[in-house]
Parts: sequence; C-alpha cells; structure tokens
Amino acid sequence: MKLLCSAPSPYSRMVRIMVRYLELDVEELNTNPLDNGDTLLSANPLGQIPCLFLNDGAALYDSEVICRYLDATYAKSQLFGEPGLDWHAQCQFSLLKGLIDSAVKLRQEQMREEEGVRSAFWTSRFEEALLRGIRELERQGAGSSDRINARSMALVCLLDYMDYRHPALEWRNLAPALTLWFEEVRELPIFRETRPDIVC
Ligand SMILES: N[C@@H](CCC(=O)N[C@@H](CS)C(=O)NCC(=O)O)C(=O)O
Repeated sequence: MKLLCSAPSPYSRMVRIMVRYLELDVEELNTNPLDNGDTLLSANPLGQIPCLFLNDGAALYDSEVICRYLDATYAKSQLFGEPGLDWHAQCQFSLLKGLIDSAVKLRQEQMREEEGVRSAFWTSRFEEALLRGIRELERQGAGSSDRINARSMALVCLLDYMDYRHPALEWRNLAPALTLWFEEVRELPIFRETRPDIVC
C-alpha cells in the first residue's frame, strides 16, 4: 500500500501511527496537497491528504475512513470497536476529530495574516472551541496509558499539534490529568517516530 501524507498533517499522522501500531507495510509518499499533484487530485477530488492507495490501486480517504479500514482489515475493529455498538465512544472520537479540525482551521486563519484578511471573530471562535474541548477531554479522562486505541491515537495527534502550532494556548493549564497521561504515552515509538516536530 502507498500513503500520500505529510509529517506536519495531524490527519496524516493518525494513519501513520496506526500503520506502525499494526506493523503494516505502507510506503509513505511525502505530499504537499497545495501542489495539486495529479496523483492526489485523480484519487481524491477534495485534494486532501491523507489518501491511501490499496494494493489493487483503489484509493481511500479521509483519515477516519482509512483508519477504520485498517482497523477492520487488520485488527478485527479492536481499535475503534464495532461500529454502532458504543455511541458514546463514537461521540468522543468525533469530539477529537472536531478539535483537530478547529486546530487546523485556526492555523489556516493565522496563515491568512500575510494576506491581511485574518478574522478576529473566527480566530477566537476556534480558540474557544479548543479550550472548551480540552476541558471536556480532561473531564472524560484519557484512560490507561498502556491501553492504546483509536481514541488515544487521535488524542496524541491533537495535543502534539497544539504544542506544535498553538503553544500560546497553553492547554496544560486546563488539563493536569491529561498532561500526565500525555507525557507518558507520547514517548512510545509509534508516537515519537511520527511527531510533527521530529524529523526521523
Ligand atoms: N477530513 C479530512 C481532512 C484532511 C485535511 O484537511 N488535510 C489537510 C492537510 S492537514 C489538507 O489536505 N489540506 C488541503 C486542503 O484542504 O485543500 C481527513 O480527516 O482526512
């Protein structure tokens, strides 16, 4: 299999972590989606990464679909759990995905500054969603540090991305238990090897 992805992308990272956890043979092809390369655009009309090419040439996107595919095909859906059985767990995963979306949109808002069109309204809306979300994640608890699943993978993607792109938000001040959990799990090889600030 081949994966179009990039190191800073938290969505790509979710897939890269799962590939390592499941010890799969996947070639990672560093891709900047803004280059509008033919390979990406012909596989994903959205022009977004990650995009996974299966061995038969078929393409899958987005990150959640790819991860659910890998989990169902190689891990009997143990990482996500069976679809539809635990709606609360699915809602918790959606919260994480939504927070990653808010963090990426906040980054995009910051990049607009060069064009002089940065919106104070959207900037604070994304920041507030992130801070509310972190409080909720602290309330939910991160679970045991020795139990890795799709939720803990997404949680590490979110928190490392916050440190990488939004250090001024200082999420740790709102989440002492999450901080302790994060400091322990982020050193696991699957997380360390895929950290956005570390080029291995
Ligand atoms: N919902 C998608 C979001 C993917 C996404 O937004 N990827 C970014 C890179 S971090 C991208 O390709 N951006 C280019 C664009 O949106 O045009 C997923 O979960 O895979």
